[in-house]
Amino acid sequence: MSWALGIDASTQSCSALVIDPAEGTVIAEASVNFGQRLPQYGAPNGFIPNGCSGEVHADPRMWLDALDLLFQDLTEQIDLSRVKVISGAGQQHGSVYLGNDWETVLAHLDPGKPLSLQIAPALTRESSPIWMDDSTPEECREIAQVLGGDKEVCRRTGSVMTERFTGPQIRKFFKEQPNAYVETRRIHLVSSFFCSVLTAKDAPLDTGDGAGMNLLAINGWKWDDDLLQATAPQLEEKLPRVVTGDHPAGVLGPYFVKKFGFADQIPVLVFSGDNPSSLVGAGAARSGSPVISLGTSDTIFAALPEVSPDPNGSGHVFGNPLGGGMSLQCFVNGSLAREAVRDRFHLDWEGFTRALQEAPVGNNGNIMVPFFRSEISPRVALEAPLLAGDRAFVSGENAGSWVRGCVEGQCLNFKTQTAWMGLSPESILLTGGASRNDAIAQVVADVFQTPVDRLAVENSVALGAAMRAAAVSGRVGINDLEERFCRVLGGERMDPDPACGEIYAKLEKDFRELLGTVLD
Ligand code: XUL
Repeated sequence: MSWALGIDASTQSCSALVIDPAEGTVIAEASVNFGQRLPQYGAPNGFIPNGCSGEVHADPRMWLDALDLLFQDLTEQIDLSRVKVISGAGQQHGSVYLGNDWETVLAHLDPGKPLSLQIAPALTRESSPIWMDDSTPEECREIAQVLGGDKEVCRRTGSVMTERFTGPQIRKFFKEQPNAYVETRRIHLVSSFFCSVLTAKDAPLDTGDGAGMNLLAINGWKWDDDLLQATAPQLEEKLPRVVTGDHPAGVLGPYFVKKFGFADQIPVLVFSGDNPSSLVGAGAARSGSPVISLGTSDTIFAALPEVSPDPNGSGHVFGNPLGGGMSLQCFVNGSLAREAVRDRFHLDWEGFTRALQEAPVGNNGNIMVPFFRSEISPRVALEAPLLAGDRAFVSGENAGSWVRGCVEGQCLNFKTQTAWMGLSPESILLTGGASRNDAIAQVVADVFQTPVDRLAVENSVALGAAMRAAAVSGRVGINDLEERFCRVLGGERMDPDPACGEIYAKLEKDFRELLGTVLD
């Protein structure tokens, strides 16, 4: 049997999943946590702590050491010669800067020495800015100004200028270290950096990760000349090629064949970003079912029926690895808001759930815009929730009405803010910590008037990468792969109560009005 290997190069760890596509089974899983396994890099959470003015960087040598350890761990579990195809995904937006000898170094990797030691001399920037870095508001303003404003940038690239995106990060590097910028021959994303190392040659980017740079035109998935020029000189020649997600990047390099016992000449598919890969791993890359991930912040992503940007500029459009586009919308006030309400009334999660269930659907018309800190969907600077309703609610005396107000407010905001995606889903896929909470899942189903399923897979990023790899190898189609691997929790579907439809339609109108009072 032939296996497919998916790699997830994420913020805190580098993980792998090996699947047997024909049998529908997981053969092996491994994960190298940077903080635990590589403490010498002083990055307990995967990034260098205490960066100045919002800078968040990581050491690319740490990522390379983790890749060596990851394969070492896998060899202790399985015979890697049975892997027949590989792909992967990286944390989005992070960038790696390489000089003239980059390709020579890749072509001569010696399996007797660690990757980090051999590749380090090719780096022209010691550390890599990652997605948590928000140190570039000035560069964002400068680039947007040249283009005629954020609306235009969003129309072209699918996102307004965004601090963590790679373009403004490149501009900052160019301004602060002009000589090192000139010495840089190639700027890779985390995904294409890993893919290059695996294939021992300079790898392309896919449209999924490429669109997270504020440099790629979503109309045609080509570099935008005006944005390139506004960002930094001679930038196009420093960027990799952009290809669609079904594009082969090369074959696995001899370093890995000799060191870890992989077979010769196995194909490596172009890598993608972690969110696009997760779309595939969730089984949502073709269905149009949005995935709602309830985490510290909440995220919604979906395959887009049409590649067009959010007119309000708060959502993002990336390439979908299976073709077309996908959306990504982040909500800062996710668990952060749910926890703020829980703590205000000294509840535990059980008490929070009971309070939610005991308060009536529609919360007697009491509405909360549950922003306890500045929100990005929509962009609004608030430090406390907006409230409209009866006196007891507004003065915050009653736990039930606040808990329900918070959860209903979050779901109404999800619905309002994702209308631009133009979805008409048959179901919603819920994942993340709070997704197992039936009471919360029921509110999602009732507000959207759509059945809600809970995703059974947890490592959807690595799974998505392995599935993409398996699909291009041609032996098992994506339909079968989705059926075999993208399961939802059986018997746990939450169906919407049609009686709630009208209540929430009215509440949504009132919610929009209340929110409108703080929008420009
Ligand atoms: C998306 C984003 C994060 C990273 C890291 O825009 O910044 O989700 O991809 O996971």
